[in-house]
Amino acid sequence: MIAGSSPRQNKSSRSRQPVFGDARPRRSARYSRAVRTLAVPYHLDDHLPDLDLPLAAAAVITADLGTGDPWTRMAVLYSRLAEVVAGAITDRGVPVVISGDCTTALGTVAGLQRAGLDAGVVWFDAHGDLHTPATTSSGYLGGMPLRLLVGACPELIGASLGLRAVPEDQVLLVGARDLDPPEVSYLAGAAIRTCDVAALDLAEPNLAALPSGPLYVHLDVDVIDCAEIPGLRFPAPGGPGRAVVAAALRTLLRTGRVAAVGLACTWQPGHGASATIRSLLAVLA
Ligand SMILES: [Mn+2]
Repeated sequence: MIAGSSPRQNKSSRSRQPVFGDARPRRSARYSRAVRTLAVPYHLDDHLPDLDLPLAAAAVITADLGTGDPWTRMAVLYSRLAEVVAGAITDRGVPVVISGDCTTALGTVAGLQRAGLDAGVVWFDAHGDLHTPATTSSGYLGGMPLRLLVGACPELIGASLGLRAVPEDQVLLVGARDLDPPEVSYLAGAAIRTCDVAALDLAEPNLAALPSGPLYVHLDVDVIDCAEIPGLRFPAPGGPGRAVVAAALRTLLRTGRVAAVGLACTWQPGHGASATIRSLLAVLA
């Protein structure tokens, strides 16, 4: 269950207050906001109508991306997504955006901002997603979204989405274990914090590293050990199991500060991967 509560409140308090951008009083002491599941069945600018999605979607977002370079085409898609996300927030929902990549997060965060929420980012990923066009050796655009969220290269897509840079100290990178050397050196000089998934375990959660205020929680499923999920595009061994990730997700949801969730299903279609994470996603229901 995703519930709203004031960031100032003790997390163990049972009387929850309304949240983000809305100070009107509620009749019930405990208020749960409705999850709004949005599917964006794409990998970058490739439409993946057969992408197996682990949750039923209330809405599927597609768009005519037109011609142009991939960033221009993705800007069309994410602009539409941002509009829908902002609408869901205004309707007091919690958008859960399911996509085939991590770049979709740019649209989700832009949507939160359009609705008046400057969310901090908790980014679960085996990778850093911290490249820029200048540092990437593969040229893979999906290796850049977290760096773009903190304000790098706005001319690529951020400016056209109206995205405001998320301050580095409002970002927690969780579970990253497959970082390229330029990402390691960037992190060494950046205010982005990092931790293991287990640090957010329910029993003894270390919440000190969390950004303040409303949170965008991004879960690239490849943070889970690749032995547990078939067909990943960039499998990374040595990660936590599903149960550890589920516990961390629960910890975050219990703060009452989760404004939106991004679920990056970074697997190839046709491997039946979605079935392997359904149990994990029960925490979102
Ligand atoms: Mn990723």
